[in-house]
Amino acid sequence: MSSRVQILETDSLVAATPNLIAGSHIWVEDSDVAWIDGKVLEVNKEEIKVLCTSGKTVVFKASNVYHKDTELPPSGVDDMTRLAYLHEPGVLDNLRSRYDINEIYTYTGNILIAVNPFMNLPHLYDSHMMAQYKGSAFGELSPHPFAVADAAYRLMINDGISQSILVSGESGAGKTECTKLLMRYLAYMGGRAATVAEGRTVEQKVLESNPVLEAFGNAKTLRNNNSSRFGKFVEIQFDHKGRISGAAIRTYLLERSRVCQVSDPERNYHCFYMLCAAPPEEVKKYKLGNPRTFHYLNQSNCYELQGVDESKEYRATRSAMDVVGISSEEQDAIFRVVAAILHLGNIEFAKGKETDSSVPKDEKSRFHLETAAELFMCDAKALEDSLCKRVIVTRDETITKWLDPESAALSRDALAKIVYTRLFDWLVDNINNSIGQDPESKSLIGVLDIYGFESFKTNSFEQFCINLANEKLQQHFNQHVFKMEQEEYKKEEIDWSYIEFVDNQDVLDLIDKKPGGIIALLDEACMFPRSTPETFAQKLYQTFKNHKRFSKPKLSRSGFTIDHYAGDVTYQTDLFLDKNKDYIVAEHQELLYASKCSFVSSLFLPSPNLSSKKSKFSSIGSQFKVGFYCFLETVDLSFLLNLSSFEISSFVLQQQLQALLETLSATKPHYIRCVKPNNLLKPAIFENKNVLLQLRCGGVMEAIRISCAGYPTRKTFHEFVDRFGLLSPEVLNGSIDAVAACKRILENVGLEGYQVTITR
Ligand code: AD9
Ligand code: MG
Repeated sequence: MSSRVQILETDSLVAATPNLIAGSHIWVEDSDVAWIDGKVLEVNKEEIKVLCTSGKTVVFKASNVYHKDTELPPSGVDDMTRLAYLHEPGVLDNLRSRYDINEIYTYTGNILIAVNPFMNLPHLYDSHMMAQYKGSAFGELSPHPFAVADAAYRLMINDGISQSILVSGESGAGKTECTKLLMRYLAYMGGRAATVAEGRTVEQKVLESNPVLEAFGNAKTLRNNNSSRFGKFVEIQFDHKGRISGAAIRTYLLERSRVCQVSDPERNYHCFYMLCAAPPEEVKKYKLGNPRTFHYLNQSNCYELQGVDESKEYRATRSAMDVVGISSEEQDAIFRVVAAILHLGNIEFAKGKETDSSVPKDEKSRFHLETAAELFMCDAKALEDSLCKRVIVTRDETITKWLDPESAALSRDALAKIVYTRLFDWLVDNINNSIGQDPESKSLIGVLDIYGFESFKTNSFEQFCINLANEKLQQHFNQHVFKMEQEEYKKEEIDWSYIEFVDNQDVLDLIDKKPGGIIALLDEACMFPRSTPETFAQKLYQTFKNHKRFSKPKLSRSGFTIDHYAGDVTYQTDLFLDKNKDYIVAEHQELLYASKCSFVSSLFLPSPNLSSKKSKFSSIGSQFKVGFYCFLETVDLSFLLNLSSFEISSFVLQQQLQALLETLSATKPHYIRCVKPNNLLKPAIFENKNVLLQLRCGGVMEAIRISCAGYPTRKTFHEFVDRFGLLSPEVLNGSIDAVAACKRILENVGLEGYQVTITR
């Protein structure tokens, strides 16, 4: 990430260096560890000579030097707002001191910061702990996700307001683990609801949905051995007694390219490896074997995960599927489809007799083709045709066109991706249907586990979508933490020079304004067959040449840079158009709809309106599709007529994000910011610079700045008199009103830096 991260100049935090004298303990900037402590040797007007703990003596400007809190207990403080000096080095030092003794949670006011320990700390999460947090006031016990869940639960019960808990952070920071803890605590608080059919309680189903979704939606990546390749919002509904009465899961943008493309040392989705390790009779039934023999798995050299027994995982997934109400016939069909995808991937193509045609390359490819057809329960010849030919229907005629071997392989991969995506969506829908919705429920708690901001060496369409989601959530965070705060001050008529924070509305406009934003231009480019990444990029350069959040990287003809709230990111447009277009080829659709397996056939129901849409969230995509078809009526579509469906990913994402933000804005939000202390995924390593960047990207530094520049303690007049009346006992006899009493107390003790407002 880049220089733009400097939105928070450290000197705009608290200017904390008055009274510097020789011997003062201070923090100074350091290129290796971000901040290093030292002792002042000499003060020379604006120049300070410092002996750093590294042994170096360096001269700094006084404005770049910060007081170090020498009174800080070795174990730090559990709320940043209790630090004597609330500045960046102080915050970092506190987190680090706590991390060193496995105190991984710290508050910043109401925000919980969680630093991934990369080791098991079971005592932190046992039932004894849950019992402790139940009913204790927020802030009374050590910071903990249970405390956040408890606060949300109690606010929901007492005020009848729906709540949401937003967990964010970069890949591997611990979001999913944290989300599971929150769900466990909520199940504990709202458990014992009436059992539903099959003797499973709603909360059991909610909890067991996690392993099922992880088996099919998680994979090992460079950053995390169990990385969620989709975003997730779980809405837990409660009845009037505060018991869980229903739940709905909404997922976002499963990474579909992974199904047929894996780079070393990552892995494909866990379910593939589990199935290869299933009991022998199943492996035989699905004609599987060593994962090394499958093209979709052997593009990478990584097959095993340390500490993971795949056959055990397979059994665990099966039993979680039982719990969430997936019948054993359905489970068989699901794994049959998973196996079919592996066989599909092993079909290679060679040139056929006709020019530019293709056929399965050899006996081995034929075997896999036939096996895939057998498992999909469809006709092998029809499968071959759907991979090697296209039927183009124009207004006047129907033409059959051969695909060359390269295009046939692409067609095969497209089939694998669409089947897997449909399978995943089916799982989500099915879990939702099985858990059931409570139409009577008035209050809910939503838990959001969504990918954090991403900035890599090369960034493509996926990063673009992820970062759009993060910009939106950041705005939501801004609105709540900052705008609400400001409004509160305004309402209380407090003389307060407003702190400026970086509003990101301009970035959002750049990306998703309709019409005219980058997504609108991308969707437009996707409609025209002659568009190329270069023409799309040129269009962007032209349109946004004066936009201050947009720039064209030097020496690039297809890249563009967005100045995000968390830093500059340069995107490569090469695959934007292809990835944004999500074709379902008519031949694939017809083939699998005709499957003799009702499960497979149900995944490919022809009309978007006909698929099972009983659950709360599943209809977003299809609503979009219907709307999109209407929109398509207005343009010349002859080139699209051979596609039975054409979705545009970014368009779907926009709809989903809008729905998510609407849901969130009707709730009271709670924030958990997860931090990954190192990129080695190892315990006990805390990399300052890395952590600092994450705190800035998550808006934590900004939130700290606002709370220290404002008035963090706000007591009503009565609360104040109750608490501090003893300091001026004469105000307690009831002769003066509460406002006058407060003023008297404050004057008597000679306090400074307070304000008396309308209600506080
Ligand atoms: V990703 O964006 O889905 O790639 P997450 O979800 O942020 O990522 P995850 O929760 O999967 O990260 O955590 C990564 C790993 O860190 C886990 O597999 C654990 O090995 C480890 N972890 C995370 N949180 C804890 C914890 N509270 N205690 C112990 C943890 N280990
Ligand atoms: Mg995750």
